[in-house]
Amino acid sequence: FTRPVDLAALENRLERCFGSLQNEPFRILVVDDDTALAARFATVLSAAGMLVETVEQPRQLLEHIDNFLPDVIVMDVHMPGYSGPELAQMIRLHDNWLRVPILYLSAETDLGRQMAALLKAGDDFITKPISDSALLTTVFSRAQRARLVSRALARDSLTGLLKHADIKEQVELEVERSQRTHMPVSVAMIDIDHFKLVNDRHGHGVGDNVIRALANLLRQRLRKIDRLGRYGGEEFVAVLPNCNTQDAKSILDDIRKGFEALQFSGSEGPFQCTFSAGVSACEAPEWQTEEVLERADAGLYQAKAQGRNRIVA
Ligand code: GH3
Ligand code: MG
Ligand code: MG
Ligand code: MG
Repeated sequence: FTRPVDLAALENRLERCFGSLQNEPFRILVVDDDTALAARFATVLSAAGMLVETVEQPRQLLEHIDNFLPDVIVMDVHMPGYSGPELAQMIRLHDNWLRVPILYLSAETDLGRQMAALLKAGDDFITKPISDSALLTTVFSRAQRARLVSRALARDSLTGLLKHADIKEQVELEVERSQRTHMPVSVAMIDIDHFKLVNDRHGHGVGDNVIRALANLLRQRLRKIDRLGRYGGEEFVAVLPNCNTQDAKSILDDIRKGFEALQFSGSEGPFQCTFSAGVSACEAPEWQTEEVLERADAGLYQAKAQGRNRIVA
């Protein structure tokens, strides 16, 4: 047996690189007809803080996957009536499960057969017998990677911010929370001024730089509890919990001044950009997300009509 893995140290190192990935424990699905072995795996992985579910009846596999939502699947190769690779192929037929890592686990030492199994939808091959620590590191690293990938895919690729549906969900959550707790919540709808001109004059690439710059500025200036998303092309939504409209307006106004002061370099020389924003709050108990967003949008429309580069609350 090898030296036990210091998972805390490993995680510490990874966390410094990527930020916390394990706010929720890793979810590992073990598919093996060998009950004793599956139980041992479950013990080892659970002791390291992972959530483990074991499946001994391959027939129920898909149902288990949809309910358990695993980060990693550890799959036996030889099971009565089913083979691991066949099951893996079946899992891959479902769009939601195209990316979940599948680790085959088997006493199979024939390289040709191992390769054939991998070509059928698997990601890696672990040969039995395996030490506890080797099992742990392999599963752990796969789960880390899987979390990183899904976190990256969940974000807007240009800015790294939340996407439309996700920021809308955050607005919904915060509006509900505000109604429950009677604490204020403000929502801002932010749109870059005359952005078509930026694209027309300097090209789409420079336009993208401007969008990224505003995203970064907003991210820097808003508080950690605020939520920020790219709502559309050059349009952003920010949710500010525990913040009334007047405070939200003055925060946004500071950011507006900061953005106005940025110099961009374009094909026709340096240029500046501005944005306008509408700010609203959840002011009546019956207001829903839609109303709050509509009011913010109405404020934005007014800000544009009044000459742009301003915040209307
Ligand atoms: P206004 O001040 O009224 O907001 O004027 P505007 O020109 O910004 O008007 P509008 O919001 O209609 O135009 C947005 C433009 O943003 C249109 C579209 O071509 C451009 N756009 C949308 N998404 C992107 C993107 O990802 N990158 C770039 N470079 N441009 C984008
Ligand atoms: Mg077996
Ligand atoms: Mg615009
Ligand atoms: Mg727009």
